[in-house]
Amino acid sequence: MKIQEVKVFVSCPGRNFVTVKVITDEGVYGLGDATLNGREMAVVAYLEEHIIPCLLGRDPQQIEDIWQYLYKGAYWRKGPVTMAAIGGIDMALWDIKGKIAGLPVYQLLGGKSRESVMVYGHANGETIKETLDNLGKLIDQGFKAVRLQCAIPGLEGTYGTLGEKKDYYELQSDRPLPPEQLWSTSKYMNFIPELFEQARQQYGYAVQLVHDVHSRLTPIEAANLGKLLEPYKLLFLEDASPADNQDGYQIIRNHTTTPLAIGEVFNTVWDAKDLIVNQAIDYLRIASTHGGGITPLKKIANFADMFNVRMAPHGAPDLSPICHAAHAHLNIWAPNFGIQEFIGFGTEKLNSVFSHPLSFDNGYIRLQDKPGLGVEYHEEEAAKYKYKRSYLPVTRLEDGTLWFW
Ligand code: KDG
Ligand code: MG
Repeated sequence: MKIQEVKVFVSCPGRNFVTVKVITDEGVYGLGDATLNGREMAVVAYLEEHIIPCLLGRDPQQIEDIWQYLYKGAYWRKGPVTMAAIGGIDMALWDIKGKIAGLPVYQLLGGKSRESVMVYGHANGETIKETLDNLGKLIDQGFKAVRLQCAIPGLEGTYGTLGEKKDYYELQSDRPLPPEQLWSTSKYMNFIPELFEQARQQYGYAVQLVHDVHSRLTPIEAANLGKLLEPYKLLFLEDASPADNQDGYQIIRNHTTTPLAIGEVFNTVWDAKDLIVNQAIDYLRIASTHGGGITPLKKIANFADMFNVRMAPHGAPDLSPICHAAHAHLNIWAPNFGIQEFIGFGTEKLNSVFSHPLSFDNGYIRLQDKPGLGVEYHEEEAAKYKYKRSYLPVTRLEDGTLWFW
């Protein structure tokens, strides 16, 4: 069997997605997600100019060798553009292998460790009341875990709130230049414990709660927040601080027992190696698309397991249903699976472009048994939705200093 052709599609059924289709000379094909929010066309160029010519004629079944060839063989290793491109190809190759074997990908990984995948939803709001009303709605739908984000009084358009568009940034496709938002650490720190105080008063401790700081605190500030939130027993605090310097997490760890999660911007195990070995985190959020595919994610999961770190893959709507399906297969298999972020199955438009094997059932995702990843990409529908340049926002402190979004 040989790789005959590799197609790259960019479609915007609500937001931009980069989809890879690896086609073999025997007619079997595989699909992968190579979407990198706000940098989509860089991945397309990397694939078309630098990867695809090297793949033609290769045996698609040699997944490990192709992965090593694209990673080690490139000399320029790592980075989000490279790893999203490799991730898209790698997923497509696992899809092909599953189709050839007539087995779902989780069977190729080693089989099931569980029947379904526990998820956490998102409750956002402009006020504590609105956020907690949304929490109540998710609990009614069966969610066992929910992330709470709320606008910070005195700041406009804070991350995690709905803003003027009243939907998620990740689902928006009309930001041809990055919008700017303001941030104040002190306003945030003085407010956020009250959100969790009221959540616990109103809903008790049966529901698991999560909060995403989006990398906006220094390690010692994050340590302080972790301590303030301890009474509310979070499942985890996400991206409490950037981990470009992995040692910084020791500062947070030394001061608080609030569990920590990080990893949605990680691309390789090297972004997390010290965090894992030093047991400075509890959940690793690296996504299959941005971490180079299923091949490295399996290894990272096994490595993390040795240090009691559980997998909690990024699940925002800027990952395509192909990546969400890849996560479902990994999550069903991984002995150290923790929880999956899940914000719903998207709009009618999105579902006209992708059909997937996932369903939501009382707080869990179920995966239908289909060969490969189980996703279909409807090219004619996809062609109706042209790429639109769109950025995530940029954040500044109130004095104008550029900050982490
Ligand atoms: O592209 C970035 C978004 O996916 C990110 O802002 C979402 O933080 C996020 C999350 O936890 O889903
Ligand atoms: Mg996040």
